[in-house]
Amino acid sequence: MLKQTPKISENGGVRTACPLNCYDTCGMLAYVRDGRVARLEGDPDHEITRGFICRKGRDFVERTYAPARLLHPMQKDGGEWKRISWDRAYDLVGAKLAGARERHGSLSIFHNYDYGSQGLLRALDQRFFNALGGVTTTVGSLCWSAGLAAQEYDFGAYAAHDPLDHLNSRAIVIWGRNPAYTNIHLIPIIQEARRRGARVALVDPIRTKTAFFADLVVQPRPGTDGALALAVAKVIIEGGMADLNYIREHVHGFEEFRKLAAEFSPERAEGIAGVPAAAVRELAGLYGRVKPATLLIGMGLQRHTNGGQMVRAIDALAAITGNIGIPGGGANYAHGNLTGFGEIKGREYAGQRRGIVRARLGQELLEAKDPPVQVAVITRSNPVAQSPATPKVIEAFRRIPFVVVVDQFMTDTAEMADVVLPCTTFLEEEEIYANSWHNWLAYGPRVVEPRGECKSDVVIFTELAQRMGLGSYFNRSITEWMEYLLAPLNRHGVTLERLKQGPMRFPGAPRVAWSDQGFLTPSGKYELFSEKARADGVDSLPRYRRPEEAAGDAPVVGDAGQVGGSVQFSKYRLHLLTPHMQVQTHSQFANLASRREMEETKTPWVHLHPKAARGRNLEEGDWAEVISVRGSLKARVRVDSSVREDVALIYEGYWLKYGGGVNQLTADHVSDMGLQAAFYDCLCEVSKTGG
Ligand SMILES: Nc1nc2c(c(=O)[nH]1)N[C@H]1C(S)=C(S)[C@@H](COP(=O)(O)OP(=O)(O)OC[C@H]3O[C@@H](n4cnc5c(=O)[nH]c(N)nc54)[C@H](O)[C@@H]3O)O[C@H]1N2
Ligand SMILES: Nc1nc2c(c(=O)[nH]1)N[C@H]1C(S)=C(S)[C@@H](COP(=O)(O)OP(=O)(O)OC[C@H]3O[C@@H](n4cnc5c(=O)[nH]c(N)nc54)[C@H](O)[C@@H]3O)O[C@H]1N2
Ligand SMILES: [Mo]
Repeated sequence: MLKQTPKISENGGVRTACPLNCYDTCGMLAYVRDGRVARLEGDPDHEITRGFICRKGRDFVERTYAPARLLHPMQKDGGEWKRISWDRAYDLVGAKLAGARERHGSLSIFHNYDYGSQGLLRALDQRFFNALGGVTTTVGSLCWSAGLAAQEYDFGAYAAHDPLDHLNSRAIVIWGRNPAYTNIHLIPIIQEARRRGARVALVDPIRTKTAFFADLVVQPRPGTDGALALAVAKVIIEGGMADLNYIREHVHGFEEFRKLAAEFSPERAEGIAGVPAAAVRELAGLYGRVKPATLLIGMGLQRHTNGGQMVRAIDALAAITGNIGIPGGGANYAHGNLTGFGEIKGREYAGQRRGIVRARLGQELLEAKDPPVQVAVITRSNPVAQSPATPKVIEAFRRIPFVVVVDQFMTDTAEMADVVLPCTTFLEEEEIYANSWHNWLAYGPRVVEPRGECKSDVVIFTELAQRMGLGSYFNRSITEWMEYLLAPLNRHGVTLERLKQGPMRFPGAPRVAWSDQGFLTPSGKYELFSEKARADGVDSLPRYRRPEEAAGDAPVVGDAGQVGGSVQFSKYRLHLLTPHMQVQTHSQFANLASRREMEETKTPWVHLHPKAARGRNLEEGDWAEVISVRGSLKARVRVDSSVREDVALIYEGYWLKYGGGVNQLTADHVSDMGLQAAFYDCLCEVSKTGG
């Protein structure tokens, strides 16, 4: 079944995989000429990549050879960057870490990491800090944790169908997800499903490029999908489209849910979500009338203060129609199939630990007193640009006496450091890559020698550990670490030798999630009503409450006692959405020459509906000031009828250094569950300004 492919493709490409934090984790072929990577292509033998990759993937050549690459360790000295040797860098960083630990305890050390690379060995940085005795580190997520928490309440765990299973679907609803930009290998699957007769709906406040592949587009006001989904549920239930047999056998809390949904007529949803009642009925019909039908739920959707319950309300649609555990069905958000690796993080070495909620990074660092943070080490992340409420993050980093950043470039975060350590790109080091969308695991070889004095994070933390007398925690080579990671999986045929031959589908990864209907919830059923949620202080039902920053619908008090929507923002009439850009992964690639020249990335653009622009006396290309209660940003105006009249859209990922930084505007709100950053719960206003 699995085609055994050689490491070198027929036309001489070296087989590797893209490290970017992305759904697709593409198989790639790297073509090397005179010791340099000349070109990157999609691996035609990879079941999901199918020979094509995005512009970012191809531009890893430009990224690797960019003149701006950090090539040597550097130290800031009187405000100026000075090159230092690795020896000096290790001595300095080691002394600061040891000193902080001695004087204030290991919790005075802060480690911030994210998924700048999805390589599994990257997690060895956490091992280092655990070996130090346990440090202050982050909890929660900037990315996806409200949705994960929602699925954990509903199903007992998160799980998704294999992407190719969507070919069996007769209806597909893409909800708060923009695969045309963020998950391009989903698009051919959707197209093929459509050719086989599936109808496709897109639910997004923005008529994104994904709308091109949809039969129906519904554009709710941001943060109101909970009400929309409940109204869809009401139409499904009252229209006889619910699967009562399935509900009887496998669903807990239907009666309570039915009563809740009954309160949400399509007309009420129209008032809250700003979509025509007829569109609510059409969406219910598109999804509810045929079977199997699938939901493709996005991470954009859940970056709201009510994001977790929005996902639960949408999951519920799959439960009441019996679209769970069958081919072509599913409430697909993410899966955790690629597990069972050897544990390398060394959690057991940490005697203590302190958590900083990622969404509130600046605030909580500023508040951390016992002990205050003395040394911060930042790996595979760019928190100054990417965390919400940038002004507070900057203030917090300014107050930390010693900051170390490991990166490939002088990012907005690296600029704030005392020492920067240069790391390799994926082309210059060995790694193993997993993901949570498709089920393919891949090995990436060292395709070329590292530039300058760059080292992989693994080498950096190994050498630093040795300097600090922690060498016994790092007594493996990179090959040995990879073997250690894969050892528990060897009996399923996952070996380093095998992976070196080419990517492999994870053995045992199901094509269909929950096919045994064996849910991991307390009741063993799918839980529309979750006691566990209530015990955690969250509504037991996916009750709708308005977003924190919204005027309109009255606050709702739920059974856990919280009140939704408490702040009034009468001055700010636009919902600011800052989702993911096509040609960058977050802040990555923004500094390359190609992006400095491209119109869409050279400066930030704020997209406004023609009416919203006209009402503010703004025209295409004008410079405007975008303001929120937290800060402001200059951006050029793009008049764009694809956004709602009450939405301002700025793609995220612009650097502060280049006049960007959308998170100067965003709030450090936390979602209702899962400690997710609610970036999109943010009101703003836009007015004309000079360039
Ligand atoms: N090109 C590119 N690809 C990427 C990334 C990237 O930066 N660039 N990042 C990767 C990462 S880390 C992630 S997490 C994924 C994210 O990928 P997606 O899941 O696609 O998430 P986003 O692009 O953040 O947002 C998707 C859509 O959600 C919509 N949305 C926002 N609020 C709401 C709402 O209240 N209701 C509804 N219905 N929709 C809403 C936005 O308008 C947006 O079009 O993409 C990955 N892929
Ligand atoms: N306003 C707004 N903000 C957002 C989002 C949004 O939708 N709106 N999305 C959020 C989401 S989903 C995410 S996932 C986060 C992403 O947040 P981050 O992960 O902080 O974002 P990146 O810009 O990808 O930064 C990764 C950094 O790691 C570096 N890097 C790459 N490979 C390696 C490596 O191997 N080792 C080391 N040491 N460094 C490496 C890169 O050069 C880059 O500077 O952003 C979040 N921020
Ligand atoms: Mo993300």
